[in-house]
Amino acid sequence: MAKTIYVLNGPNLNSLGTREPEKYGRSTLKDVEKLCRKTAGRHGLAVDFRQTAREGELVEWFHEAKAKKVAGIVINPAGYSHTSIAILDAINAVAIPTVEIHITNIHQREEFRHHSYISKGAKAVICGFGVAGYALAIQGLAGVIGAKAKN
Ligand code: CA2
Repeated sequence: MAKTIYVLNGPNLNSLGTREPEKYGRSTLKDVEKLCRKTAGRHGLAVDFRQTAREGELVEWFHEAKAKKVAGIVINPAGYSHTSIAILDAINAVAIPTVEIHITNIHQREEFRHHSYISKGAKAVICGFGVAGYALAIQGLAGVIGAKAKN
């Protein structure tokens, strides 16, 4: 059976493509989901793609991932990146390879976005490539979890 990865999205990412296109681009979250499925499919991986505004729900999804033997996680924690010790603790608790992705280059933005609590627990961090970063994160994760590319 195909390995599954979770692609988790935090607060306000449901607005992708509808506001602030100069910052976040014109792709919607539905477009990002399609991109993730296409990229994961090339590596024989199945995707469970989710978005929530709730920190606790993100934490619960990590524990659910552990219970369901999910192979890897890509997360854009959005605003929680800069505040959430609870999500960092969840990453460390479940020990599932996790890649953090940001659409924008958070280091070019306001000072308060330069630090991410999540990065300490992440296997890798991608930022600044726009939504293409999701595909890069999945490719990288596929290598880490030993998924074979299909040509
Ligand atoms: O660059 C990223 O992906 C961020 O995670 C996006 C977060 C921000 O708080 C992080 O610092 C960096 C914001 C997500 C809000 O998404 C919107 C998308 C379109 C319009 C409005 C908000």
